[in-house]
Amino acid sequence: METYRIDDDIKAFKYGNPIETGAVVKKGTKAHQENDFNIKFKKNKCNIAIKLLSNDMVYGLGNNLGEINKRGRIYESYCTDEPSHTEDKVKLYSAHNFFIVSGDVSRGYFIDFPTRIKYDVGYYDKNYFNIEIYGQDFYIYVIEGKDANEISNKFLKIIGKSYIPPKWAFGYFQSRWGYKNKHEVKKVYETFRKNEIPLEGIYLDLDYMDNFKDFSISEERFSGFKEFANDLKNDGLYLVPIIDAGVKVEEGYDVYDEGIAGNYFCKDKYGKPYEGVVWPGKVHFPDFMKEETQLWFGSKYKILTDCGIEGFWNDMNEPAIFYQDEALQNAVDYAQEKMGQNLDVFSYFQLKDNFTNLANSNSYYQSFYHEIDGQRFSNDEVHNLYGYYMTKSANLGICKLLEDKRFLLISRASSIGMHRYGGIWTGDNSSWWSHLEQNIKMMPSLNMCGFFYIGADTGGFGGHCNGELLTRWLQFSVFTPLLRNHTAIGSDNQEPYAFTEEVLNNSKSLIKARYRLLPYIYSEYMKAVNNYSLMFKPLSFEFKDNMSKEVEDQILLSNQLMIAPVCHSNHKGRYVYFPEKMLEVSFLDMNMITSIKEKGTQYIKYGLDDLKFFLRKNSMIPHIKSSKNSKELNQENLEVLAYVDDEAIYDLYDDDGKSYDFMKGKSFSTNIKIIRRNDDYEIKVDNNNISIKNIKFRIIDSNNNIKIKEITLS
Ligand code: MIG
Repeated sequence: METYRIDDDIKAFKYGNPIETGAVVKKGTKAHQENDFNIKFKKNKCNIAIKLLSNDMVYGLGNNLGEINKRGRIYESYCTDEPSHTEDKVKLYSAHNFFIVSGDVSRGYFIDFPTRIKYDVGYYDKNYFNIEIYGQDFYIYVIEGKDANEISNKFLKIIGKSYIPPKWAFGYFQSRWGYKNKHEVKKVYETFRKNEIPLEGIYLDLDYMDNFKDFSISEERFSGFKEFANDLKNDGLYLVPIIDAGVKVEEGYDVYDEGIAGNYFCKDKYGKPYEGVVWPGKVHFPDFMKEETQLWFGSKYKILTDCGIEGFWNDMNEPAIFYQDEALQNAVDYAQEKMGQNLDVFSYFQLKDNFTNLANSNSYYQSFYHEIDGQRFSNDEVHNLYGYYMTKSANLGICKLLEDKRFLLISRASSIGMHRYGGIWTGDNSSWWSHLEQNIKMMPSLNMCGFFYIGADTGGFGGHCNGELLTRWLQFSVFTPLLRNHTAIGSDNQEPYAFTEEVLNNSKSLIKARYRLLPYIYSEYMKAVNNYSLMFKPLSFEFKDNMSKEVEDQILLSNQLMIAPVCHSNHKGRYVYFPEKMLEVSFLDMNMITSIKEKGTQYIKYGLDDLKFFLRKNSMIPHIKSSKNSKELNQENLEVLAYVDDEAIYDLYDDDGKSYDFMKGKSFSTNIKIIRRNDDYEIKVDNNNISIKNIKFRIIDSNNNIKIKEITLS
């Protein structure tokens, strides 16, 4: 074991000879050997036990089910294509091994290790957090700090800045698996326009490809794709095509041929390209651990960028494998052997399980290999890096292709480190009320692990959504950086106009509200990323009272808002816990009705035709008029909604939204200060954003007195 010191409060312990994952960018210097914590080494594995005190909370672990407080549950890090997010599931698509144990003393831990880790967070014994690491070569980072909030900020600093998408990526996106051809896509676009619902782009699922082949476009369904894409783009609409991890095995298909010629694919135990079966039938998996493969695969996005495409989603990169030939053969053989027999129940179960357990079997991941610096590793040994390195490859390739232009890039699988290359969507949820609630809980946990460009499939992926659920879900999603309504093939249509007139009107107003709030959401996103702070926080990160620790379905958006969505069918409102006095805002109300809420729990009415949030005292948020897309947004007349008793400050961040010039200091700031002076307010604005001409203030105090003020900027 070796000890490294990253700074005063962060140490790293190195065990054995770990694979360098690239998760951490701030490397420390070798320090005095210190006591490591209690690690028990067993054959090929090791165990760590952390004592939990009765008041300790556990935060983090990113893309996982369960509560914000992770205690009392089991989790596993082993990237998995899990299509059904039920309560018994312990792992999803990503491996986010950062967590914080927080009580009288708080400490953060990051296990930098590329394959399986199991976490029993006080499930079996509530007094112990048991961690089982499936290997003996890893780093553990230990971060000290005064509380969980401070510790997350310190962690964000050592893993480096999150990926930053263009501003248009903060618009509203429509998606569905099963928009069969360009006419259907066009129809979706036209229906949004006809109904005057803002729309930034449409995601293209597998349907656009020719036989599920990466970097191909179906001539039959999407002929003239380049023109089609450019026509839409000229109208301000972006197309975001999907790319899968597996490359179809088919001679004459350029990507396959190049992959073979360049030796870019993972190998089986005989050294031949490994064959798994996914969408296109047999596929090879690019070996993203090799730099040559990264460069090659990344350069293939050119086929799409040449058509004017600037947004992409990388799917099935756990990697998901439907089956392996041999396993299917065994299942078939067993079935044939049993044919015509009078099966007892166990043989019948065996027969059935042979087929249902074909997907993503652990044995597949042990049977194909990567090359890292000339050394061979089975996928199982580096499993959790696959989606990360695929997305890194995409990012590096697209950066070259689009030069100084920012792009949208999300991935399904990830581990920490990938946050610098792309965002994620949270995978195949269902159109269930409980999954709306799950969405809320996952957001702060993802931020803690470095992921900021995040969002769930709004309305739910699996199953049939109804208008009420879609509306309620939008009431939350309009606050998440990635706002995408997406659903599975075979499920009912889920576009805002697919339901009743009432649903159409309500969802339209909500999507418009997203555009009204876009300057605020973009500003908070950029500030969070640049300052290494959380955009979404559990209440307990700000408030130290006991109730705040137990609230799981309300979260804070930066330093201004508390969001408390309705997550139950038929409810006309909900109980909301106020950790301090706040201003209730009905943002969609014509008169923007507000009222003061005292500290404590209160029932809040929240209709389907509204967007509610709670503004913290001495704070403000900016908003503007909505438009049909981000390109058309006009900030000339900025409005500010403020709740001020004493003094409030807001720094509105902005930049060109397209290039990386902001890294060279080319950004705008509108610093607004509101100071209470008896019955009036003094306003100071320090502004270098020429697009803002006028600011209209709506300032409310703790007596709910409203003052309207307007200033013109010189
Ligand atoms: O096995 O491309 O999570 O968003 O629509 C399903 C089809 C494959 C899984 C993704 C989902 C996408 C779907 N994909």
